[in-house]
Amino acid sequence: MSELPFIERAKAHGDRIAFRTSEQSHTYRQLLDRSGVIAAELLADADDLQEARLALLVTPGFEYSTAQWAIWRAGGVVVPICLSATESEWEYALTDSQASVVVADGSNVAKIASLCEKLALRLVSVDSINAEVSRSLPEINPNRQAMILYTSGTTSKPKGVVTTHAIIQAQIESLVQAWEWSADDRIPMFLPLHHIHGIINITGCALWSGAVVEPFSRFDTNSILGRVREDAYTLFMAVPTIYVKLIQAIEAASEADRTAILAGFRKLRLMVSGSAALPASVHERWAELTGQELLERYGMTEIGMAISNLYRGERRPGVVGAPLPRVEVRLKAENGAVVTVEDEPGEIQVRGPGVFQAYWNRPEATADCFEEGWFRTGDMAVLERGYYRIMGRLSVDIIKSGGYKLSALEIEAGLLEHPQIAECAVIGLPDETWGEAVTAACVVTGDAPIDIAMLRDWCKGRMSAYKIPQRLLVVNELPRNAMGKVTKSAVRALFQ
Ligand code: MLC
Ligand code: AMP
Repeated sequence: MSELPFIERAKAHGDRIAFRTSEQSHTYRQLLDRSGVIAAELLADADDLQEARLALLVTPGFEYSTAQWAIWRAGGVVVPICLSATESEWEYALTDSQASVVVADGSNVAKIASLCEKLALRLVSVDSINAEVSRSLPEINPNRQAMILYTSGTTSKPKGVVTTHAIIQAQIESLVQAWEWSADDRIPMFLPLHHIHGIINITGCALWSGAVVEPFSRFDTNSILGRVREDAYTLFMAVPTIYVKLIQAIEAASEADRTAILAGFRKLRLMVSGSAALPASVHERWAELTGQELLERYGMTEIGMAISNLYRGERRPGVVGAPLPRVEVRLKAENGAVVTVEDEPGEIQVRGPGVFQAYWNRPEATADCFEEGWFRTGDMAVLERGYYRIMGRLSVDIIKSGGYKLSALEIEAGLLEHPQIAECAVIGLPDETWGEAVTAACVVTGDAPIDIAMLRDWCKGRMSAYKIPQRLLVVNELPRNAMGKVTKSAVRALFQ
């Protein structure tokens, strides 16, 4: 029987370490064995889960990957959900994806139990699967659906991005080739595992290559710096906010600590930044401190990684580089023509085997985002001396904060549930640490005062922490154009 390539590769990696924490290590063989046991439990009496959607609410690390592999090996589609989301955000992802099962671990089981009961979903606790049943698993065609990732965009509610096993493999192989991943690599994993950066670029590439992943439940500066000074890693991948936070921590450290930390960073073979624009000043400060030239790359949930500075070659501050292996990129000018010269801006459009299949259950949205077979990213760029420079986004309603993509419209809909908010407009304002800070202009009713602290307090539990506005301006009316539509550029001007 032919197995999916990642399983065949894991067999070859055998007794190598796949996951290492301060408490324990797990090999590739254990990953295979354990995922087989969980797959058997998930299948119960069925032969094949036939692309049923199974939501994954599991802590990053060995447990997460065994559950992910188990769902794949049983023929299901993985829907990773955000560990720190609110109950209504979970409910949205579960109902929109039409998930039938939630796979959870540890304290996550209790956290989601009542929602599973309400939605009549099967809740599987991976911790309580002990049976060593051995049974045959279905043969999975690589063109079958494998994963749905929820991503915010120009619609109020997030959309599910569907990829197949073959698409995921193409995304991984492109990066493994470009950045020369090998079984000797060791990488920390501290990003959330419901987004492509952590799932594909870090964990996916590492497990494909037979490398070691060191998982952390969240980004904690001191733990990471402690391991860097012990030379624990060869590779490091993060969003720009994390590099800003690391610079702040290094600058605040004692002379002795700083020397040890910087020596650790200097020994890494590659450090990558992506998911949001890396300011050239951060690139330059990082190089000054550590001697490491950060490699900036550009990607998106729908396409995997598309453009990257070179591993062996120029890494130019402020630009994202050239197309990755097997990725085709073109720029489409505002007048509809394909840009053929340098220094002329256009929308980035992408084609290749790593591009997603469809938005889950949204044929119109899927058709709208393709043009002649090219995916329209909504990001503007210009080609300068062979490298692309990102110039911004076509939509003002997309905010990138801390590497998370947020929909201004979704946050506005949330704020409008506040009893005192009659109207509001949400924008992203430039912010040194977060890239953009979520900012709201609101028209309020009643005489009771409302300030940012009160608003933030009200938002807690109603939306994920990173969506909660950082700044608030109470206005008598929102600026509108002649058609009566709120003009976000005028809202932006209110804050200057
Ligand atoms: C959190 N806080 C924020 C915030 N997020 N404040 C402003 N803006 C934000 N975006 C606040 C919290 O409310 C809290 O405040 C304090 O900061 C600490 O919160 P935290 O959650 O502990 O923050 P921290 O752990 O420091 O998180 C920062 C981070 C995290 C950068 C580690 O945001 C993160 O993991 N981002 C990565 C997301 C990601 O993986 N994106 C990739 C998407 S895929 P208080 O007051 O309570 O102390 C993609 C495609 C591609 O983009 O190309 O890769
Ligand atoms: P997401 O939808 O969460 O996958 O985020 C994808 C978006 O992140 C892209 O459309 C870009 O707007 C942004 N992005 C990713 N990498 C970069 C980068 N290096 N520079 C600027 N923007 C980036």
